[in-house]
Formats: sequence, structure tokens, C-alpha cells
Amino acid sequence: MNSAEMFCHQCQEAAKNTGCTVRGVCGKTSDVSNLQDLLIYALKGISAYNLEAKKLGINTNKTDRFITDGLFATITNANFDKKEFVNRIKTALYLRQEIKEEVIKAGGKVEDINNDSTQWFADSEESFEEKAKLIGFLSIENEDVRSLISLITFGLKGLAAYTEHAFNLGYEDEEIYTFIQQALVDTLDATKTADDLVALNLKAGEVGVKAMALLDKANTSTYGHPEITKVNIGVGNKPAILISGHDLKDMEELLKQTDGTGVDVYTHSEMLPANYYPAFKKYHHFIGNYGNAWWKQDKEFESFNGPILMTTNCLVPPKPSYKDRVYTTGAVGFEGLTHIEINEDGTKDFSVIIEHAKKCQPPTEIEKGEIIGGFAHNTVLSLADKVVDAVKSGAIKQFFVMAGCDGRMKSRDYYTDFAQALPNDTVILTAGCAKYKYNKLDLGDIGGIPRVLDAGQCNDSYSLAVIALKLKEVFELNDINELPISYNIAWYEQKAVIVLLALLHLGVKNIHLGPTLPAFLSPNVVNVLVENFGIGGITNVEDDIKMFLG
Ligand code: SF4
Ligand code: SF3
Repeated sequence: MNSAEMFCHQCQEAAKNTGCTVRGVCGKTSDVSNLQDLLIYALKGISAYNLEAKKLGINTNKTDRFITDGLFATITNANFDKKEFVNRIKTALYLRQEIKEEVIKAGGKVEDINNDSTQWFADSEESFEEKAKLIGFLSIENEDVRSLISLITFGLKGLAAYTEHAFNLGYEDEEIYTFIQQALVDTLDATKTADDLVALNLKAGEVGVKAMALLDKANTSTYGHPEITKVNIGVGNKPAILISGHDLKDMEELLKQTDGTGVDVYTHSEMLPANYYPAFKKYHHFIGNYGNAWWKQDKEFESFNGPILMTTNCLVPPKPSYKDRVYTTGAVGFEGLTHIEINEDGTKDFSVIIEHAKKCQPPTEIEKGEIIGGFAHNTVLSLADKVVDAVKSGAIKQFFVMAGCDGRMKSRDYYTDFAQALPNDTVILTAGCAKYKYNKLDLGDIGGIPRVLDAGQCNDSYSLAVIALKLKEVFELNDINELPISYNIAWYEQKAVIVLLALLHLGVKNIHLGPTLPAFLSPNVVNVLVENFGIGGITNVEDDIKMFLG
């Protein structure tokens, strides 16, 4: 590693579109960044033994979940807590030893697994810091290899996030765990060529589709299929709790525990789609959605007045004025905030947040009205005839997939302008917090079909793929790229990376990514993506619309 204090280039806001080297633009400190890198390295060591244990039929569920949760905790804006990472690394080294011993006991061979990731040991914060300096991304000299390993690592983080949401609802797939761990181990295999690493990335996309399908099954089997819903964006007059992030299990628990307490519940940012699920809509004290995408929380958490529960990313380092009202759970963490742990039986006790809410003022109104959503695959496919007719008659000329993330960069105004400038015979298919750039504009409808169809969270990008595949079948096309669908995707963190790899695996070509291409893609890797998949960036609204409508 060079003399920089840290090196992180995993998100779209990486400093100078190269990497954060002193402190993250996200607020992550250099010591936390380095400890996150070291945790990933420790997970590679556990994975090596774990894969062997799997071959021997040993139950590895504990380590599978630990590895998955560890990857998730390093995602952008999830966990900023240094102590947490020190503890996780210590646990990782302990678990590595434990699973190694189990492998030996079962007659397995461990000699072949010996490498630095399985052998190194340290037990103090200082020695972790020292070790971290040796294993960061900059220790990989070849920039193309570094780029491909970055791509796979970040894809795995996104994959782990979706896998964890699924296992929280009791849905697990051994194949996903095995892939994640094999891929982690492969990133340390010096015999892997650039071609091997490209193939590994595409394989990650394939497993990404599986994970999103599994999560979709988990969500819809547990809470029903999302329904077309008008979501209230105004406020009621009772004290309330705001819930953000992506975890629907936490949403369920919170609604159950607040029922009848006189405390209302609102969603923020990526929790908005919870409003579309039948199992949640039935609660009268579930009032609606408050505010916008994650990066506006510094203002919106302030005016919400009540406590906030962060179930996953994106957490912005909280301002002192509302810090005492923010609670974390799951993979999220921040020094000084109260963290709600999971009980042995899988439940969580949110009573401290509920009691806190009772002492707070109701939310201050920041807007009024409704937004419409709930266009996941089940709903859209039930409207398939109407959609197909509209395409055949020419009422709908083109669909634009504008899924992904929102972020604080001014350059993202492009997406608002783009949505506004699109001709009236086009429909936007969206998922993820990217939607906040245009979901409150009045873009009208086409014969009753709204011009912005929100499928849900970023993981519900899966729905958009299901819809595309169904349309391909209905129109009897050979290739998904023959559909009148353009892809103009906004990315920010690592879940968008796995969504991208999933789309590439499905054969989708000519995806445009913005507002900037990932800093971790080297010029040669960009060339591979351009040549094989037609990946491109964005320019300006006018030229891009001309280009897309070709
Ligand atoms: Fe920088 Fe993004 Fe990494 Fe934060 S997550 S340190 S903003 S690259
Ligand atoms: Fe948003 Fe963080 Fe990515 Fe789930 S909440 S899409 S950025």
C-alpha cells in the first residue's frame, strides 16, 4: 500500500472519482475503512476452511451467516463503528480456527489451504491496523486485476446484502453461500487470469439473479405480492417512528410492536416500498412515507421529531441535533447510537424506541399528497394485456429502466431532467432509491398506466428483469435486447454492482451507467465492458435521449 491513510473506491462518490484516501466522502474514517478491508481478508481465510468443511458435510450455517453479514457490514453507509469491526475481526479469527479444527477432526486436509489469509494472526487494534495496510486494494499491482477483483468484491457485498435479507425471513440457498466463499478465496488466487476474473464476475451476476429471486420469494411468500398503492407523503398528528433501510422483517416487527401503543410508523428512503405489501398495509398506524432518498436525512430526520430506526444502509453520520434519536440494527452501526440486537429466537425488541417515541412531538409536515407504486412483477404481469396493447398500438413507444441509487451529487439532477424531458409515449420502470429523482413529478399516465412504474427497492430490480423476460416471450423475440427497453441506470453503492452484474448475466446490452462510471474500473476493463456489453456512461439529457431513441 502507498502512504495514503486509507484507500476506498467502492462507491460512486469516491473522492476525485479515484478513491478516498484520507477520510471517506461518506464520513467513514480511515481506521474504519482499513478495518473493513481487514475483515474482508479475514472472511477469505474462514471461507477457505469453510468450503472444505462443506465438502465434508459439516454444518457451516454459523460461518455462512457470519461471512455474509461481515460483507454486508462493509457496504457503503452501513457501519461506521470502529469497535464493531475490531470485534468482528477477532470473532473471524476465532471462527477460522474453530472451523479449521472441525475440518481436521472430520479427516479433512488443511495443508493445501495454507496461505496468509488462513495463517495470519493478530489480536490488538494496533496490529490489525498494521496488517490492514498490507492487504488493501492497492497491494494488487496490476491495475486490471485490481479492477476486476474490486468489481467482484463489491458485487459480493451487494449479493451478501440480499442473501442476508432472505435468510432473515428463513430463506437460504447453500449454492449462494458456496459461491460467495469460493469467489472470496479466488480473489487471492494468483493463477487466475484476467479472463478468469471476468468469468467470475459474470458468474456473480448469475448467482445475483438467484439471490434476488430468492429474496423476492421470501418477501412475497411472507408479506404477499406488492399491490398498486397510493402512499401518503403527508403526516398525522401522533408521535411516530421512522424506519429506513431495506429489511422487511424489521418492518414487520416494528409494526406489530407499535400496534395499539399510540405511536405511528412512517417509512423513509428505501423502506418506502413496504407501503405496497398487503401484510403491512393492514396496520392503521402505518401512515405513509416521510421524506426522500437517504442523503436528505440530515434535514428530514431533524424535522421528523421522533426516533429513527436504521435497518440497513444508507446511514449518514448523524448530526448532534438528532443523534440521540437514531437507532441501528442488523449490519448497521455508528459509535454512540443504540444498537438493537437480535434475540435467540430471531425476534427484536423495539420497546426502547417505542417508549422514546412517546416522549416526542409528531412529525413536522414537509409535503402533502400521495405517490403511487407497487408495480412489481406480479402486478405488471397482471396488466400485461393492457401493456402489450399499448405497445402494439404505439401508445407506448419505449420503456426506460431507470433503477438504482440516489446520491448527493448535483450532477444527479440529470435524472430529474431526463425523466422530465422524455417524450409522453415513454414509460419509466424504476426500483431503488434512484426513483426519488422523479417520483414526485407529475408525469401523467398512458391509458391509465402511470408513466413511472415503481417496482420497489433496489433488489426488486429483479422484478424488472422478470417483466422484460415476460415481454420478450409475449412478443416472441429471440433476444431480450430486441425489446423497446433502454437502460439508464444510476448507481451509488455495491448493491447496484450486483444488480449490474445480474443484468449482464441476463444478456442485457447497452446499459448506461451514471452519473459517473465506477472509479474502480480500469480503462482496459471499461473497454471489455464496452466491447462485449455496450456499456456506456451518460452525457447530457438532450443528446442521451436522442441516442436512446435512436
Ligand atoms: Fe469514499 Fe465511497 Fe468508500 Fe465512503 S464508501 S470511503 S465515499 S469510496
Ligand atoms: Fe439507495 Fe443506499 Fe443504493 Fe437500495 S439506500 S438503492 S443508495
